[in-house]
Amino acid sequence: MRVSWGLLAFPAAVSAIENGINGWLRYAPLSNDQRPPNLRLPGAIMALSTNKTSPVYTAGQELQAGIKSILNQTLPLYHELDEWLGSTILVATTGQFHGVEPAATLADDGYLLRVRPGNVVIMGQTERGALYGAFDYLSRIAQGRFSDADLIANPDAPIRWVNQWDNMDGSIERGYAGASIFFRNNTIPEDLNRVSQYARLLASIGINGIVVNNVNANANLLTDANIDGLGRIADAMRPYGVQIGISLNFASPQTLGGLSTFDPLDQSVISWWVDKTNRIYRRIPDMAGYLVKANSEGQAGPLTYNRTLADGANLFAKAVQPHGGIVMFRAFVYDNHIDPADLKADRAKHAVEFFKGLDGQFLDNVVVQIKYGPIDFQVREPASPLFANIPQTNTAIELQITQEYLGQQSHLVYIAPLWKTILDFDLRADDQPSLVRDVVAGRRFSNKRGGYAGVVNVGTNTTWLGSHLAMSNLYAYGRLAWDPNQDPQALLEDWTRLTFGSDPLVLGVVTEIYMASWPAYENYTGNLGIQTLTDILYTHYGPNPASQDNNGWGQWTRVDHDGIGMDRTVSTGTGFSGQCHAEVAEKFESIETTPDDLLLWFHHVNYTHVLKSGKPVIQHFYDAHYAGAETAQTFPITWESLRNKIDTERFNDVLFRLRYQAGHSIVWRDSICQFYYNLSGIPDGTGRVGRHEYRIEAETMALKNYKLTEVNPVETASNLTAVVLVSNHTSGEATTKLNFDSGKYDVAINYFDLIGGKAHYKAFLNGKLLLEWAGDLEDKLGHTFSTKLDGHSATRVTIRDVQIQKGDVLKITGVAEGNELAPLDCIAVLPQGVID
Ligand code: GCW
Repeated sequence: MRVSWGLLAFPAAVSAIENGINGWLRYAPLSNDQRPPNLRLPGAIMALSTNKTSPVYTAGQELQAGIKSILNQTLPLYHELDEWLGSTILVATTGQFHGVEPAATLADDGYLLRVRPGNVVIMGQTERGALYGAFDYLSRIAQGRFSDADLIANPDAPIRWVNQWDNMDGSIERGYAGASIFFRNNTIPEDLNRVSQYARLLASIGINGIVVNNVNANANLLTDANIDGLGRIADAMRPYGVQIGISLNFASPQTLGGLSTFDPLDQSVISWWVDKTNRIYRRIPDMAGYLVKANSEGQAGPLTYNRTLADGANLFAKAVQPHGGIVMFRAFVYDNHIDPADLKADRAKHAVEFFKGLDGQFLDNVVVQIKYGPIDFQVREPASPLFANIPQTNTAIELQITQEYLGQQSHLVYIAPLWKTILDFDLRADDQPSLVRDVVAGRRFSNKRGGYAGVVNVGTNTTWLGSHLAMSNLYAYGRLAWDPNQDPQALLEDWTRLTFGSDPLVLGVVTEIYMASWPAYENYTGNLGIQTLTDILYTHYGPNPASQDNNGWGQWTRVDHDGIGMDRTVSTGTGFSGQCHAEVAEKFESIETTPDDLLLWFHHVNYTHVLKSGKPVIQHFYDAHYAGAETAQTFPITWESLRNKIDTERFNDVLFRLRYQAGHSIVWRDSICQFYYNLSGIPDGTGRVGRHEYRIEAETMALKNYKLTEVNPVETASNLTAVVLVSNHTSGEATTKLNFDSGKYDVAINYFDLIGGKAHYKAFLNGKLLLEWAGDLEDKLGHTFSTKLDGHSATRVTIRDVQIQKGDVLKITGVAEGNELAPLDCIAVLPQGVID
């Protein structure tokens, strides 16, 4: 008899400290009032596999540990039918066990879940389907949902992958949560415990594949030693049904193989790839396939040899075909040296220009992986028209969980509502309903494969993504990839119950903040379809609208003294709208029928152009930036109502981040408003922009050892100026008398927190210490901002409820450290409830 008792392959279900390591799989104990009085659990778990690498086996262990943790009941776990005759939670595949339900209704990876008092049946069409069913059942229990169930759940699309942009040196491109869990010092580490834990999280949301290395790929991944390392990664993930894939560097035959060419039609190149592929599959027989970024942002590709992108994709497709593998070929092919003086040039057009003519030429195990919008993961874009321009080609949508352009996990942005606008976008191919989600599921154009790729970039940080809150995006991504019909708010509620518990107050607060987060972020970073107005030449984080234009990257806004927006119409602009099918093209061609939230994406208008709302564009800009920042101010305050409702670690960590976000949203608001005010010369109708009656600028304070300094972009400093210490071996002071009426105030201090040093600050009121802090956000937020004084490093700290008498003296002292010269921008003395 093979019975296992509580042998856990994964971390203790509820860690003593809520450090985030278990994500939404915490399995927190349910209180007595959350358990039904007549709860009748089955007497045992029967997971019909004795193979320890089988997801069915894993499901049994997961159920045993989960039930123990949530309900404090230890159910014996059996693996063979004749071992137990009593009531069970049965986990099996349809192939292993017949007689419960006609198997025909289950699709690949689908499952049946039947819950009755005393008996539970979980049947997967595949082994991992069974594991998905087990996770579904556990999720119900963890959320206190014990009702009977009888359901069949099938995934909407076969490809539900994540992509990691991990480099072999252990760094992660656009990663905000520490170093790689897959690579260290150009090799694959021995200890892959975190990799298994990640696979567990992924499996619980239905993810079945992961590409483990950056699309900007390193050819050295393909050495024999590294292939073996990849094999160990695959071994670590296999018990969870997550298959691995790898990104390839197109030039590998030359750079690694020593061939004179990487021409995809050259016989030596073909043989090189076939040989490599066979070696990889010898070590990893179930490898999912390859991901290829070619001829994009400096990466090598077939165009070098005047071969087509299809030639390039098919080269790999033929190599993996005998092994059942697939090739995800990225559509993110564009020229990043386009001429901004050319009014017809438009990066948004490139994907269709490159791929449309190739429709029908890709082998059937190639899937073209298309970013959701035509530019690049912006806060608002129309759906890429490419989805409806290559009907004979398998497609997948690429979404970004890592918040590259969305606040880099230092701002809370719940992205599922944005993804939903794209997935529900109707491309109207041949005037027929053509929702993006139906295209990528293969339904709309009868394609065999297709689905989802989400760029995740988890790191070694125990919260995985660098922030507890950001995990909602990974959770929602998996659930949407499984079923894109789901409501983002309902997904959020599931995540919240699993992550923070079922207290209605917690649920209400989290829902309120989250559902407001994307609209707020769009408002304070770039609304009306102008894109995230960030620094596109540097780190894609803080405000820098000027960086968008006059360079080859093509994320242009075409801003000038009179107006703003990219004219993408056929009649007078770049012609992009003509890449859409007729009904969509017609809608975007005309200003009248273009929705306001995409207006500037499609049209160039004067600042005085009146929107459908009745407001001129420029006034809308000002108002939206103010409204967005105002909403962000409410986040920490609303969150504070959860004190004592959530464990201290996570409560404080989240509070710190939301306060940071509130401060940085003011930086965004002011920089953007000031920039467009300077350009247009049109004042804010309500007089807010540039007027800060509660602020005292550092440059006007009495300064000791401080000097004026420039900030770039200039508008990221209040009053366009900041001060820094005269050298990096010194300390200094900025002092001012407060001529405000006596009363209670919040005192906010705007400063800059740079990479390369941790300056120390103290704020005193009449010589009494109010607050002491360091320029160490890089540690606290786990995010490196900038080496300079700019919109990335600009930040604010607020001291609440300070009793001030008219004439009091406020002094800030700064001590330099490294390159950080204790920069100061301004202070704001805010009466209760006032936002400066
Ligand atoms: O958005 C850009 C990112 C790059 C990324 C590229 C891509 C991996 O800034 O960091 O490179 O897209 O998607 O290939």
